[in-house]
Amino acid sequence: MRKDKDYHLTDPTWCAGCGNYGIFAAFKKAAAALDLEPEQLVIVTGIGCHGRLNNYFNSYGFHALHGRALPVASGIKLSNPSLSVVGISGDGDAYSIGLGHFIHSLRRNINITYVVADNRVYALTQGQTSPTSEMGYVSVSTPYGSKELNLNGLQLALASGASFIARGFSGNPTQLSSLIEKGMKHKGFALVEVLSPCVIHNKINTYQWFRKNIYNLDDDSNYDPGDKIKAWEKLSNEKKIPMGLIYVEKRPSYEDLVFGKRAEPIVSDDLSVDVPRLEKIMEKFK
Ligand SMILES: Cc1ncc(C[n+]2csc(CCOP(=O)(O)OP(=O)(O)O)c2C)c(N)n1
Repeated sequence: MRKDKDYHLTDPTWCAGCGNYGIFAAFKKAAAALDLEPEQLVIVTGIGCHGRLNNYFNSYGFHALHGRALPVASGIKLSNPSLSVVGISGDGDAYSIGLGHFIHSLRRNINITYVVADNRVYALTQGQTSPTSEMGYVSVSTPYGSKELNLNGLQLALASGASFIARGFSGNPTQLSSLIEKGMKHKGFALVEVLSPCVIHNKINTYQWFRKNIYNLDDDSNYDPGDKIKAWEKLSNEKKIPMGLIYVEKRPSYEDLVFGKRAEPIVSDDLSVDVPRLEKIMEKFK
């Protein structure tokens, strides 16, 4: 059995107290629990502080463009479905510039896990207001307070056809690792949002603030994560933030539908260009 430290490539250089440390710890623990071979795991990150994670993790990694973690992760997974693919984005990366990819990935249901580190600011670029910053939030980009409603990423995910929705907290890496593990075991697109404080730029949504405002659905034995209406109801209440496994639905993944029983990954196909054939096609359009 592998251990957490087997996935620790190098010490992170995030700011002291950054929520990303909790995500890193939880993810290593989940990888160890699943006994993943580092060579079989690919972590695709967006641009932002969260995007450093693949540099610290002992696995394959791809630091994509801002908002483009999901297209790259989808391409990797579809060309070689035997790989475990995990995407990591910030709230800006996922819910702002990458929002189109977010919605379509959910309804497409490719078998990847997507961790969204929600610190409610654009941290790397020095703390601008993000889509999850609350109305009234004051930052360098909204000095008079944000006049926009904040976006509820998990409600949007549910409406977009999500088959797995969970929410964890950087301050609780034990629960978070079990959610990431469940997400990675899920057959289909698994969204794990993580409330993850930025201790430098966001002085409102601190560890203490989150602790005060969250409650754990995993502690409620009457809660059924298969009930979509209940999940919607829980996610509607933004004053009391639900944590844990929020929604799961069993349905075929995109790969199941497209590849069926095909055993060989696309990556092993001969993809060299057949020039005479290509020229013949081109002739038709001259
Ligand atoms: C196309 C493009 N637009 C803007 C930027 C500048 N930029 C870099 S990171 C970032 C926001 C990061 O916020 P988030 O995704 O929430 O990640 P965090 O740093 O909070 O982890 C922005 C706007 C960029 N790199 N590329």
